Amino acid sequence: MNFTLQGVDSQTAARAGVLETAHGTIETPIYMPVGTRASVKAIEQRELLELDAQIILGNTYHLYLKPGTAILQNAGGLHKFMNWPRPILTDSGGFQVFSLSELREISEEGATFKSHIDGTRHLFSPENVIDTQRLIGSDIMMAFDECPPHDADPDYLRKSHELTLRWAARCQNQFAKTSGVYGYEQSLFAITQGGTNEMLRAESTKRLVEMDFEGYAIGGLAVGEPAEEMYRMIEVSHPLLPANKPRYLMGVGTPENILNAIERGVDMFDCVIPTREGRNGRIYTRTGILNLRAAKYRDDFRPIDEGFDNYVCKNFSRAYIRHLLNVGEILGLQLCSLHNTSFFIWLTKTARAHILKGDFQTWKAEFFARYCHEQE
Ligand code: PRF
Repeated sequence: MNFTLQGVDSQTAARAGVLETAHGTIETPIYMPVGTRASVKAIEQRELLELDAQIILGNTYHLYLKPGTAILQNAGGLHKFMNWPRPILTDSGGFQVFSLSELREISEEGATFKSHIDGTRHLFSPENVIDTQRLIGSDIMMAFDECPPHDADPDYLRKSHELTLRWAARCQNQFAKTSGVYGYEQSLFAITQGGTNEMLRAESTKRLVEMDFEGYAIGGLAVGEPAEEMYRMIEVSHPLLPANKPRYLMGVGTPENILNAIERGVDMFDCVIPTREGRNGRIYTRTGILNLRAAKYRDDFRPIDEGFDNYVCKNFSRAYIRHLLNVGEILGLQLCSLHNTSFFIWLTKTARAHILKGDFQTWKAEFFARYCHEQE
């Protein structure tokens, strides 16, 4: 993997870069659609290519449980299984073990849990999570971490962050001992923890940077803390992270969160908002969020976002999509997911263009002047 910075904003920490992987190039800042179970919900691979999604996410936890590693290996890896030719990043599963499974027990060895699907018991360790991501064939693999709740007490937070450091070292070791199953290069990113405690966040970042990973994720944020605290932690991380490596803010976020984090030097984002909220008829536009289920759109024949250059806005009216949602037609969920995903991809792509042009801050201010008008 190769990361090159093409431009750094003169007024903020915003950066524009290019990340080269075995499955193609990713231009940062980037929003990465989430394809947890080998599918970006309600969006076809063909459509993702049309939206110019340059990378998608998969989830080790879900893919390990279903279809399971044997099927993925027989398929020749996740790219072939789902026919996705471009880069894939996989989350390591730690976060999902803690948020989805039952009966979690954390020990030095790893995390034991019961599957949320059938109750069977499993152990995730730093070593087997790396092995699984090797089999999945992800271009970017994530280290196994523990993401503590935002209200964890200081003692727990310290112990948990120290465990994450030891797990990161074991992941790195296992990564070095294994090589790509399918004959191409894979990369491993570390995940910093430490909650919203400045000292712990700084320590976590410094120790992981000393270990020299190919990229760094800022984890443990957007778990219920106020957005200002999250921004403060990105600011703490910024000077400690190497400028020449990509930075990924996991599970973030709203358009506000994304642009504020880009301004603070973050390059990569993933979030289920576009698809999850899309399926509920919450639609993102340049003038704010629109709840398409509302009766007032019954005979509103304008596009979702007038003049926005995407397939949904160019072809369908608010009234039509509202009707589809109203009667429970699958197409309604598809069009809403497609539009929102297209909007988030547009957002980071446009931010990137303005970083390179040198007027990121002006553009961001103009964007929010329009966006803040809530349409609901
Ligand atoms: N760790 C991992 N995945 C994650 C997170 C984390 O801290 C978060 C936190 N926002 C989202 N996804 N492994």
